[in-house]
Amino acid sequence: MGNYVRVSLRNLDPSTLGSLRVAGLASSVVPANGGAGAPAAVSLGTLTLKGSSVEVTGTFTGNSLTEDPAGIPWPYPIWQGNDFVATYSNFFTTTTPPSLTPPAPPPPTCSSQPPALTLNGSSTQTLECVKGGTYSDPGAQATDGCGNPIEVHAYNTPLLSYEGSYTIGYYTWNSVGSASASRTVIVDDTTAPSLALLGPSYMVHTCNTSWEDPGVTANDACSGDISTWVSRTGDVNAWAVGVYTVTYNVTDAGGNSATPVTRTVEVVNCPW
Ligand SMILES: [Ca+2]
Repeated sequence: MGNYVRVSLRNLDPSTLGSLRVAGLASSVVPANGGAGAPAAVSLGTLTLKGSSVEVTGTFTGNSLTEDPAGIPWPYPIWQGNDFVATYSNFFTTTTPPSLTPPAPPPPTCSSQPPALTLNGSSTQTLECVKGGTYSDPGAQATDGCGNPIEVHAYNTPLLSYEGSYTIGYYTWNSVGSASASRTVIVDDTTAPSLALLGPSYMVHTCNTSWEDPGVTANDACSGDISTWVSRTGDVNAWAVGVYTVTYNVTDAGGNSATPVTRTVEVVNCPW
């Protein structure tokens, strides 16, 4: 810029500049069919002298904003919203229309963006069935648009006492959107039960009286006491001298079999 312009700027009241250029901007309500629009109003907000341009901001009441006389040919841009920024590459040349743009959108705020959700740990877990066991949920983390933690709601708790496939749902939400994730927890019984003899493993039984089996107890980590599930092979003939062996077996709900246990019964002293 030359000396003349510098001197002029110093002597110009910016509000005067604004009044000058607001008259050069026209707003109208333009119908969709492009017919004659109804006049609307323009008012300026700020006027900023920049290094190579002048920026004027303001508002308008119609749906279209043009340079007046029109420097923008039909179809006029239909504006969404009623704020504008007019950038004049040469503010002092009245025949050069400004570049008209909507103002930059405000920076997103924490709550203006949908949340994000991340599972802790694996999305699939396989756990051993344990009677009375309590599931410990690794959980999930949710953050808002700025990375701040927000609440996670979890639904469904696996039951470690029962075999099965459980799905835990994790959800979070804010005013903009929601996020979810799920975890599959498989509770499996892979551990064999155990058997314990009641009474001695070697019994001497007097012939000609009924032999009562003292039985066994069976215990399983998943199902607990499963003594009633025990089966026995072999038998004792209490009316015939001999050495008999009975074997006890049990299989848990997961199909795991205990190590069998045996008992030897010697029948003696038959009167015949
Ligand atoms: Ca088991």
